[in-house]
Amino acid sequence: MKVNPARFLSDLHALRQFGASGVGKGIVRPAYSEADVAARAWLAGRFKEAGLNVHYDPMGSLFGLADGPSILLGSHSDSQPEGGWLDGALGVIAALEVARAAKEAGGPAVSVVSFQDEEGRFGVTTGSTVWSGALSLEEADKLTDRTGVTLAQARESMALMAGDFVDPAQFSGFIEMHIEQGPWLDQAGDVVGVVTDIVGIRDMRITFEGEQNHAGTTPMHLRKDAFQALGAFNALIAERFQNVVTPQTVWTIGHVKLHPDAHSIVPGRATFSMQWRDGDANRLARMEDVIRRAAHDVAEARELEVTFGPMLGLEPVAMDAKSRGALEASAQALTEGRWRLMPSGALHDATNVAQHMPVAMLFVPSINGISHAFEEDTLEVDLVKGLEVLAGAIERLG
Ligand code: HGY
Ligand code: MN
Ligand code: MN
Repeated sequence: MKVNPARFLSDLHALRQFGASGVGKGIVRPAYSEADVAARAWLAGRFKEAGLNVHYDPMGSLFGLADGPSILLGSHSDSQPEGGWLDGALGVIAALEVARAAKEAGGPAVSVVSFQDEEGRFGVTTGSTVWSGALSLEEADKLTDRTGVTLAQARESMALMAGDFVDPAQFSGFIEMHIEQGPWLDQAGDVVGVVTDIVGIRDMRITFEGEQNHAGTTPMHLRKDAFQALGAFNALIAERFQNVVTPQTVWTIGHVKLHPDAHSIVPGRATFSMQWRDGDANRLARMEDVIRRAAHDVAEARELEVTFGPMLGLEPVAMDAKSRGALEASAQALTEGRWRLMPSGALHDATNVAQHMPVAMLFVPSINGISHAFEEDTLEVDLVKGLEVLAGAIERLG
């Protein structure tokens, strides 16, 4: 099987034009946005040209299906509100190139997927979570984005294209190529990472409800300031996590909405995202205890109300030994030893797909470890090396 690096890079750059931010190579292509739907339509055309059968499922995940049983490759083409050009896109275009190369070589049969809302506008890897059966479409439809739009409303933009869910039984396995999105390969000078495990995640919204009042006349000791409660909560969990977390554990408050969001009003309400990740499901549960107790303690001490939104999450998942072995052998043959085994601290659709079939992942380096930012990038020579390692693994798996 001979991949075509020029054709691969040209398609990768073409996909970048959809939602180009104008800052470096960055993109703004959140799930169901105009740019996302247009990018999927363009991808569908490329899949068709490659001889694949185009199919959208009810979530808007886009498949290019080979006839009969096949191996599934891919990732996602939606982005964060400010995203890089490679996060997800790389895995989809690499999959397309391997499918074309395999067809030209007379086999094996390769199908391609771009899952919808991997970046979690509505949840956590929403498209593949619904496909895996872990969340029903009916439940998912009630999820809202940061601005209150429901998934049901957003899905309407793709309703005309949607068919049924694809039967996973036709796939022998799934391999997802991705950028590392962290610093380790770049720092070590390695060109490929073969993933051992993907961490688990928990994610929910928390709201402190206090008392909205005048910022000039309300004495400090009489305030029920929702933002001050959030500040106290943030400090308290950091202190209480000390006996629970490891250096690999991470937690993030990435979104905060204050009401009514004005300079001269003591905020009466603070709604914020609380997300935490670790490779150990027990630790994730202990962190949840700390978070809920700390929020209650802060609310009680300051006379506010606290409420918790639905808890979303994915369990830690180990990669399949056989598929991982094929990636390792291919990396060993093609990188002169410049590869390593590593866990994934980012979430991926592969976690959900593992419910249905064996999965494996490979990484290429992220320059300076930057991702979920317009500055995200990878050397083209590394992108092509990763593509070749992926193709080599598919040949080995037959
Ligand atoms: O957040 C993640 O790890 C993924 O990029 N959605
Ligand atoms: Mn991604
Ligand atoms: Mn991402």
